[in-house]
Amino acid sequence: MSGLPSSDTLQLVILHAVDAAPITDSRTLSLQLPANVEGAQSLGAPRVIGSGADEQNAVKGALDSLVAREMVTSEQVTVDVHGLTAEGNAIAQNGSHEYLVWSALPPLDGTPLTAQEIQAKVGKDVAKVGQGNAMKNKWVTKKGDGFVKAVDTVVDSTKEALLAIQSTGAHADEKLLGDLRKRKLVEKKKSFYFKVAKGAKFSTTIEKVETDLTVELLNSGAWEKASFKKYNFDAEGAPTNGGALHPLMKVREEFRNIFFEMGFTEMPTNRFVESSFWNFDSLFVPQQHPAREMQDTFYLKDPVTSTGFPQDYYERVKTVHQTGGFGSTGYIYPFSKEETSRLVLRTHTTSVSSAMLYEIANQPGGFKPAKMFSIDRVFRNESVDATHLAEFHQVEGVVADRNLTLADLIGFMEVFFAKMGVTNLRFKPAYNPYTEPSLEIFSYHEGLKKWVEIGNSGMFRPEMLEPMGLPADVRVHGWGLSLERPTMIRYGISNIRDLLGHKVPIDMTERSAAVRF
Ligand code: FB9
Repeated sequence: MSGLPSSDTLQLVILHAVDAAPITDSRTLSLQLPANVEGAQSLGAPRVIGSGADEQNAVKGALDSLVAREMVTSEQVTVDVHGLTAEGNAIAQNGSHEYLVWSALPPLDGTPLTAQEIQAKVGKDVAKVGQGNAMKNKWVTKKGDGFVKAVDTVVDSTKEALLAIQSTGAHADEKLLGDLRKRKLVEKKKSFYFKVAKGAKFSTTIEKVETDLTVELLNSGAWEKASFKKYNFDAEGAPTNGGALHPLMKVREEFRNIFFEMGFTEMPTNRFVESSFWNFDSLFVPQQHPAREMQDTFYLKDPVTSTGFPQDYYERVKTVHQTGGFGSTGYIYPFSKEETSRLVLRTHTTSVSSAMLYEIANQPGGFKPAKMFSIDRVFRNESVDATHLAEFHQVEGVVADRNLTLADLIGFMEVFFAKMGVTNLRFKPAYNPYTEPSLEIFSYHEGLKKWVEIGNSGMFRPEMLEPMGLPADVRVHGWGLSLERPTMIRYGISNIRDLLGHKVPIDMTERSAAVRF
């Protein structure tokens, strides 16, 4: 931008130029002003402003305010121009590869130069391209096992053409331009300039306009004669781009509102790392269960283990796994303390539900009915595909009370999903190690014209609940779904990478619509 006049001075330059004749191409605008005009000195020797983007942007800025005052009218013209690439610049400076090879060779009757000698003289890249072109142009010829000049003088048309393009940005010979583009010596780019003519309120002097009705103008009465800058009601307001909730967080808020209005309390889910005890064993998931395989669960390398669980409760969990109880046979296998102590990235928030149910069972005054929910990240070492990443947000609800039945669970699901606007549910028997019976929940999605699995649920097993110390007649509903699926459906997103991950453009979040279930 160095060397460009101020916008005020550029406005005067344009007005004086238009006063002489309409401007047909602002790229040829001459930066000069009559000596008696303010700013003329700052311009220095007259020179053409040129086609550079910076220069023409400066013209645009000056024109915007002259047009706003109706002093001129302007029209922007966009054209394709050619610019030299770095290699093109080098040739424009030093000559084309073929010219450099030719000039490095001896005359026809001289001692020929071998290809290696040519490379040594002009460099590998220049020799590689130049030799071929010089031969093609019949500038050089083979002699013995080397090369000599075939002609005494040549015209480096490539260099000439590049110099012409450098100064004008164009060349009459489209084919030549095409070749030079192919040789990556020039590149086509967009350029723009302006046509300018006198406007309704044209003048060569710019009357100072007031932009604000100030106290001084009022007190001095000068406001009566002053001319005020017109309000540009089309002006874009200053972008007020504040923070924005990611669509997932918007849907999370909707779920939280549903849970709170149904009297649920939110469980603390700020611990992504859990011991296998809470994530698996307390849920009566056997230690050989495939879900605990490396390919399903992220195990920690450092620290590897922790024994952050009550020892007496541990003994009871160990017993129910090994020999059962509470009417269960158990899994009859040797329960490993080492295995249960292994730290994992939680694979579900049901690990948190388990810890919270244990607290409820052992709170002062004993068990009290509870309704709790969690919505947070869980991690599964699964192969990622269009709808699955190695982590997702699990939405989970548990209801603990005496003598709850499966019908209560089904009824509850109807009420819960209806608040999401999801009705017409179907329940399919399913299996979870920690619930029996278990149900997969389906809903017919009008838009997708198919039954969609919208969640999983079940009655937590006594082998999980009673070792915690929960009274035998206490039953606990549990159900879960993901946050990603309803969010993708609500926003019409089919690939999870368009919702989550580094490829998601930040403004997607800003542009994402509000959600109301
Ligand atoms: O979210 C799921 N589907 C879904 C949910 C809502 C939805 O909204 C539309 C507006 C109507 C659309 C779809 N699913 C659960 C079903 C499937 O997507 C499933 O393929 C993927 N599941 C995840 C696990 O993937 C390995 C979704 C995730 C899931 C599954 C089970 C639970 C939680 C999340 C659970 C549980 C549970 C069970 C019993 C007791 C406690 C917790």
